[in-house]
Amino acid sequence: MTLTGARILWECLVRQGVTDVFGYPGGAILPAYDAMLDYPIRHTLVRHEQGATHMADGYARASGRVGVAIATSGPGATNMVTGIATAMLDSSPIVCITGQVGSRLIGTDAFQEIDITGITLPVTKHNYLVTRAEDVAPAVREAFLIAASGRPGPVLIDITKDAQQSSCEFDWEAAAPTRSVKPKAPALSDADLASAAALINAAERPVVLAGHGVMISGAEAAVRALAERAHIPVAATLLGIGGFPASHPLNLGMMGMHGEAWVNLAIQQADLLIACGMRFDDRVTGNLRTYAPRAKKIHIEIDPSEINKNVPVDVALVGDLADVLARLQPSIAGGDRRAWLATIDAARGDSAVRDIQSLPDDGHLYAAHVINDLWRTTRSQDTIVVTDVGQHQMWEAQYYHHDTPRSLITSGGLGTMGFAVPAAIGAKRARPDAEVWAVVGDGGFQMTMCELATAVQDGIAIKIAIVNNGYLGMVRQWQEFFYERRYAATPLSGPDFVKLGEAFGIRSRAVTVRGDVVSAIAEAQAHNGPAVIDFRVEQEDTVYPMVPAGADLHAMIRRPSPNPIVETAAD
Ligand SMILES: Cc1cc2nc3c(=O)[nH]c(=O)nc-3n(C[C@H](O)[C@H](O)[C@H](O)COP(=O)(O)OP(=O)(O)OC[C@H]3O[C@@H](n4cnc5c(N)ncnc54)[C@H](O)[C@@H]3O)c2cc1C
Ligand SMILES: Cc1ncc(C[n+]2csc(CCOP(=O)(O)OP(=O)(O)O)c2C)c(N)n1
Ligand SMILES: [Mg+2]
Repeated sequence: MTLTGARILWECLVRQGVTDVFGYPGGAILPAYDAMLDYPIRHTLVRHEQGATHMADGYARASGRVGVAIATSGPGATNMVTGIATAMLDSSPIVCITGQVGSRLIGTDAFQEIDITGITLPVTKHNYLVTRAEDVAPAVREAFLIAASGRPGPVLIDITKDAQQSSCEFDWEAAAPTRSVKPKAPALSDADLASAAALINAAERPVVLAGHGVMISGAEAAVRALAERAHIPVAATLLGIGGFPASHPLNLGMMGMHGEAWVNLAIQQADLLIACGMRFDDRVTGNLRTYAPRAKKIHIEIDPSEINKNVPVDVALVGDLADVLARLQPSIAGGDRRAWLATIDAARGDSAVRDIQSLPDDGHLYAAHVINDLWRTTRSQDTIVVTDVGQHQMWEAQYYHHDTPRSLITSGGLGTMGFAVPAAIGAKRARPDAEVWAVVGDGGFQMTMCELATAVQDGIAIKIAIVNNGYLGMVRQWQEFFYERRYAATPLSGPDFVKLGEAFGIRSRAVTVRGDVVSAIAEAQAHNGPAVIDFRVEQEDTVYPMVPAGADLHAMIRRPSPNPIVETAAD
């Protein structure tokens, strides 16, 4: 059948299973928007194209499906760059479609012409400039394959206006991808599997490092089977949280810069690390020269370029985590590692006395309490928490105990402030039956709060907990520790968030004392629509523990004990 390039685009998206796109129109993408009306696709009109990319990303992370964002050329396309980079750094599968000026105008500095394939080359897994209607279908089909396969990531398709307007024969079958998109990796050898099994079976102090790849692979059950069979404790990266149940007796918690002290100490004492779908980020390892000095290392990873990138490993098993673990499993012996687990438990006990949760209510509202109460109030149902970036993000990782995969969505690698509200909207679109909470700082909220209008216009009932400390808190914390408390440009004012929410037509309230936290959350839950809670928390509170950037993983700054709160309280 003969169709315009614009119609071919939607024909392909529908056949790819796409039901939702997030976008913002403009001249160069207008033919595609016009054609969209004839297809069974729900379009969410965003307020800024960065929001569209974070929504697509949140949609992808909540569901495992590819998220789709669409924008016009020039400023529409450049507004997408931060969201594309965010998805790239966290291996999230999104496809971004941009309009481009007519093919004959390319290179003339035409109105709203920008070389978006050039700009996004380093932050996409792949990108396309499509100048003919004939090339639309092959590009879309290959883009979805590339975005979702192997190590997932963002793909951009830039389509000129004339390619959208002109017509050609549409043949779905003929547009099937022809080239392989797999990285060239050595085949997994039986010898490597045997070496890995021998290391695991001989280890006395092993730790599994569970990363984002656990969820991308769908290897949650396989990791659990390995841990339970061999009695190995499991630590998570920030993006690995939820891949192994927090309530499991073998769960340790988060590793790294703001990881739990006992987790980092266990890694430093371990004789074997089994890294599963994680990339040894510098926030995870601290000083590489002193990282896990006694441990042999096994790295199970789909992207060969991650092997030996930061941490030299003894055995590399390149492949999909679930597949590799399935092949490894028969060679794993049952283990009794009670002595090792007891050592870790002793360190955990030492941390508990410093834990802010153990302290009596002194009348102050601490972010950690808010997060922990949010967990207690929402734990029994299907809940997704989407965080922004900063102190609140770390407290969420520490005090919200995730038992299920894809229940925490957060920007880890790029650390993009402004992520939470739009990504929460995308997550809610993907999983409408889940309760979706955005946990966001007062700084990050002010970066993308325009998307409140999106939630209202489209009736997307996200719940927003603003952790309002009047500071760019995480940066203030660095100034507190490393810049002699010289708070350059970190005290932050904002609007009255309750009035702001109400101006958008959103049910909003403020909370200033701990006693009101649970009732405010319950009220937001009961409300059939979006809700905002402005938690006015302690202003100069600090995330502990903290491994200073580049320091040894065991050299953590710990919460002062035994009188921790006085140290951080504003008065
Ligand atoms: C303020 C702030 C503080 C932070 N502090 C910490 C901290 O204390 N601790 C911490 O852990 N992080 C922290 N982070 C996050 C950190 O920067 C990294 O984003 C995070 O550690 C990366 O986790 P990851 O390696 O599991 O996930 P990713 O970066 O997403 O990497 C996933 C890995 O899995 C691989 N993979 C994908 N699919 C598969 C598959 N099917 N099979 C096998 N492998 C696969 C990928 O190739 C990739 O190597 C912080 C971030 C911010 C913004
Ligand atoms: C877009 C962007 N700009 C700057 C930063 C640097 N940064 C990291 S955390 C942070 C402070 C965040 O403040 P807020 O949103 O209020 O959260 P809090 O740390 O107070 O919980 C800043 C400025 C960033 N991560 N992203
Ligand atoms: Mg703040």
